[in-house]
Amino acid sequence: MIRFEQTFMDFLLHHQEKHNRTHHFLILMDAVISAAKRIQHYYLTGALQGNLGPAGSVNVQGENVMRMDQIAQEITIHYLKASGRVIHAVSEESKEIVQLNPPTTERARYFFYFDPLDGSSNIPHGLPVGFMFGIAKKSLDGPEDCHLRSGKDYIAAGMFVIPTGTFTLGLRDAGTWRFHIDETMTFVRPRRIILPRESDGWELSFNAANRGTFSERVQRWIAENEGRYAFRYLGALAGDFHRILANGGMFLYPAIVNHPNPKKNRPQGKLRLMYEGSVVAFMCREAGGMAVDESGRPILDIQPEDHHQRTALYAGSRDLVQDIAKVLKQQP
Ligand code: FBP
Repeated sequence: MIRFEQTFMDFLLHHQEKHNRTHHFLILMDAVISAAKRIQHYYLTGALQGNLGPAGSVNVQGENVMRMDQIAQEITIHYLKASGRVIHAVSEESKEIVQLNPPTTERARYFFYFDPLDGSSNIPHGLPVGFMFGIAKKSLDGPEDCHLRSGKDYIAAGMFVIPTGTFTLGLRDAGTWRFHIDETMTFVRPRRIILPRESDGWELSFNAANRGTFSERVQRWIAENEGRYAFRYLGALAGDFHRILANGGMFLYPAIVNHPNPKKNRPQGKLRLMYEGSVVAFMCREAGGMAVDESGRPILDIQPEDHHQRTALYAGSRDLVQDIAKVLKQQP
């Protein structure tokens, strides 16, 4: 007896019909899935094709661009263009906002914020990286000024952990769901993700090498709490957050304010708000958790002023994030 698994597109079709929504979002998500699968193929064959090395250029963040960053960017823009559903895209790999379709076009309904290949320090080793994205919708009941959306205005946010073939998607007011890739390269078996309330399996995930550069109060909080939880760090946000969603606990990338070389301080944080911080915060909220910045403010409430602005990030189980948020809200 052949076992047929529910596919992602079947799951999304039901979701759209249940909420009397249009087919436009299905077409956009089909393009996103096609991009992710093609990026996975290039990454899996990257070592043999010589694509895991540097591209020899520097991106808007001042970081060395990897060949795979360029490939993932090109693939994603190709499929977003082909969908005809996107007004503009914000990408870690593009200095400017990528204009795709005028907002007056009936079919063009969405803004797409993405990091085509997150976790670049893992690329040369073929270790897990992430394709992370957030989606917002244009206003349908009035003129659209294409302003940058805060995370609370996103309608969906997700991540593919590449090359593990896992896909996690948060849908506004409809939860966070995980899918796995099958032998036909189809994402199947939707499973709702709820952050575990029991703390016995919780983990902390942060770059321990940076510990001494965090604020005194964050260092104190870590010292008081670390003994209670396991510690895991992959060095790729998508992979680290994938674990936190399953086991509970907290991923933290605090502001760097005490670096021995002051030039290396990052009081604004390292991670990017629109296509890393808000993406994680959105999936976290839909899974029963929360995320805050260095001042304890909810990440989803931050209105972006610049499409590449950075943020500190504390994301995971509600009780743990609320606990450190109390410390972060205190006057230094
Ligand atoms: P990139 O998008 O440039 O890869 O930067 C983001 C990131 O790699 C995250 O995935 C990860 O959580 C963090 O930076 C790792 O930073 P560090 O190497 O300082 O620990």
